[in-house]
Amino acid sequence: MQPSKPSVTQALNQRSKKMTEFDLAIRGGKVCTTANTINCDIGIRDGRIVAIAEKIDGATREIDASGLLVLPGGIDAHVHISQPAGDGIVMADDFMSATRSAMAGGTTTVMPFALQQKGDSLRAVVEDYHRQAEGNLFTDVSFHLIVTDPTPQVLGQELPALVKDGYTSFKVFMTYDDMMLSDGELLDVFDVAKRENALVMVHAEGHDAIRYLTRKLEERGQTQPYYHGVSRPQIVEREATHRAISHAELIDLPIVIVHVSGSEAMEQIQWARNRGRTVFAETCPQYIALTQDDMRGLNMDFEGAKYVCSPPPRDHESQEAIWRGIQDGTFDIFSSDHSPFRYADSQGKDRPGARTSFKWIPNGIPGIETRLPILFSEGVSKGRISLERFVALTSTNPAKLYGLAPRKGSIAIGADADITLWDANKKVTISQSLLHHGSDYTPYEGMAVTGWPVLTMLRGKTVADDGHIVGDPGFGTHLFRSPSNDRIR
Ligand code: DUC
Ligand code: ZN
Ligand code: ZN
Repeated sequence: MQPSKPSVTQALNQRSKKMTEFDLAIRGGKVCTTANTINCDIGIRDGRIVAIAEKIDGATREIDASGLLVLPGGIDAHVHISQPAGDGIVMADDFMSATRSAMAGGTTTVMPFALQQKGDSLRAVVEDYHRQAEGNLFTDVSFHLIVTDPTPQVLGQELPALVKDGYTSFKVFMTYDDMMLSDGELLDVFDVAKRENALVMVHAEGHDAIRYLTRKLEERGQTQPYYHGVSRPQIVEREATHRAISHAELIDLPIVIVHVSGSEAMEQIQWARNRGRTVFAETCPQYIALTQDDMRGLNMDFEGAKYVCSPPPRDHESQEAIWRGIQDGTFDIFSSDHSPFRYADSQGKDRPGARTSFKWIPNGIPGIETRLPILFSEGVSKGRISLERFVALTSTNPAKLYGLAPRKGSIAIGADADITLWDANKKVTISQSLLHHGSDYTPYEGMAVTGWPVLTMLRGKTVADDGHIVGDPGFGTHLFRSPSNDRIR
C-alpha cells in the first residue's frame, strides 16, 4: 500500500517542527571541539549543545560566526570576590561586578571562594556567600571553600557534610597570620580530604621565612612596594611547595599547588610527579605578563602597589620557565587569581599604613577579564601554544579537575552551550576604560594584545556582545559538584 500523502497542514506542521528544531544555530565558525578543530555549525536547544554538524538547518535564531573561532566559555577556577581582607578592607568587586567582568572577558563559569575566618562556622560562611551571590550572577559560579580554622567541629562534621553537599574543593594557606594553618592542621585537613575524596588547593609560601625577611627589610628602611617581592623570594615558595607535597604524600592525597610563579616550585612539582605522586599545578597571567620590576613603580614609588600579589611576579627567566611549563604539561590549569582592590581608595591599596610598609598593602590584583586575552595573545597569537592547549588550560582542564565536566568545559553534545566567539585578529590595547571590574586600575594598562572575545554566551543566551553587557545578573546559577572522577592526570 502506498503511504498516504501528508495533508497540507501536516506538511506545514512538519516543516515548522524542523524549522524550530534548534533555538539557535552558530554557523560557519572554526569550532574547537573535544575531538578536533573544524569548520562547522552548532545547534543549541534549551541551553545545551544538541548538534555539531557540517551544516545545520532549522533554527529559530542564527549567529554568523564566519571568520571567528568558536571556543568553550572560559572557566576561571581561582577568583576572590567580596572577601574581607583584614582591617575592614573591602574587595573592589562584588558578585555582580566580578561576573560582569568575567563574561566580558570570555569567561562563563567562575569559581570563587567562601572564606572562613577564625571562629566562623564554615556552614554559616557558605550560606552567607550564597546570599551575596544570589541574583547577582552574570556567569555560573561554583564555590571552593577556604579553611582557616579547622576545629574538631569543622573537621568532623562541617567539612564532610559540605563535600557531600557539592563543595568538593578547599583552599588552605601556609602563610598570612590570620589564615595560615600549622603543619599539623594541614595534615588534619588533608586527612578529611582523603576520606571525603575532596581536592585541596594549597597556597604554598613559608610564613616564618617571609616574616623574617620582612623584618630585615623594615630594619633597613626598605619598605616600598618593590620589597614585597624581595620578602617573598622563590625559595620560600619552593620550601612550602616541598612541604605541602611531602605532607600530601604521607596521606597519599592528590593536591593542587595554586599560583605557581617560577621554576623552583615547578621543580618540586616535577620531582613529586617523578615519584608517582599526583600533584596538579596552576599558573596565572601575572607570571607571564608582569615582572618584579613592575613593583618599582615609576621611581620606587607607590605606583608599584598596583602589582603587589602573592606569590609576586618574578624575572624574565621565570617567565620563560612558566612558558615551558605551560607548553610541556607541567601546568594543568591557567586561572586569574583575581583579587581586586582599589588603588586610590582609602579602603584599598592606598589605605592608611600601606605607604609606610609593603606589608600593609593588600595582596592581589584584578585579572578576571584579561586572563583569556593575555594567554590567547601571548600564547596562541605568538605561536607559543596551540589553540587546543589554550582551551585545555582555560576551560576543559579546570572543568575536569573540579568536577564540572562534562556539563562544562567543552563543545560537545549534551554540554551547556557556554560558548565564546573569538576574533583571533582583533588588536586591543588593554586599558582600565575598557574593563568592567570594580578596581580602579589594571596592572596590564597599555598591554597590546592580538585576539579578543567578541561574543560570550551562557547556556545559549548571549551575555556579552562586542564589549556590551547584554546578559542579566539573575541568569547565573551556582553549580554543586561531585568529587571529580575525571581527573586530568
Ligand atoms: N593568594 C591568593 O590566592 N590570592 C591573592 C592573595 C594571595 O595570597
Ligand atoms: Zn593564594
Ligand atoms: Zn588567590
